[in-house]
Amino acid sequence: MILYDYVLSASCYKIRLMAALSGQTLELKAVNFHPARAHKSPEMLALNPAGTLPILQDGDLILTDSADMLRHLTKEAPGWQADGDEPWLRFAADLNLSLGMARLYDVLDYAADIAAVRRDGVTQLRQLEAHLTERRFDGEIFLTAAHPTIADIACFPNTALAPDGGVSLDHYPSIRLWMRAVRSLPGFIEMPGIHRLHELEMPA
Ligand SMILES: N[C@@H](CCC(=O)N[C@@H](CS)C(=O)NCC(=O)O)C(=O)O
Repeated sequence: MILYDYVLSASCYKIRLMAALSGQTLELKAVNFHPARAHKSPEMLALNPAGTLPILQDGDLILTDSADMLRHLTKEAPGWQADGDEPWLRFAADLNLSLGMARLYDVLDYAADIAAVRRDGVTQLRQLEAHLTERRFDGEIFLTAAHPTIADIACFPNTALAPDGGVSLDHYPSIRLWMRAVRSLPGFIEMPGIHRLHELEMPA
């Protein structure tokens, strides 16, 4: 499988992270998203007319939506799926439009109604915090199951990178605990802005 990838893209990182955590190998093709805007080149538009990254190519199949890619990767890793994932995949797409856009505004100088996207991001963080707090009352840490699923992978990057878009995570203790759990998973990989935690790993 080939992933057309940009190292600073939260959406590309979702796919790299899922592959790493589920032990699948991707051939990464780096696209100069910034400053060259190579994702808008004729070659890339032939693959994805929407001009976005990531793009996942598996033989003749070309996927251009990160939720579809995560679902596709569960074919070889069925344990990474659970009932209840779908609403969170949609929620993750909304996070990309709010927190993701706030980050692109701050980091890559994208045009955005910054007050509106930050406000939407805060509303969604409150919803995520409420859900994760309910889960903690039930003794669970992950979004939809007793183990991490593609719902967690989809929502994690833009949440963890929220401070890059000027949105603080200080007010969300359940989200911070959940992020620690994700960042401590065996096989977790970093991206610039999200580092790996080791201290939750139990000694052998
Ligand atoms: N629906 C897409 C959206 C991905 C997305 O927002 N990609 C951004 C980079 S993180 C992008 O390619 N933007 C293109 C542009 O704004 O020029 C997905 O989730 O896969």
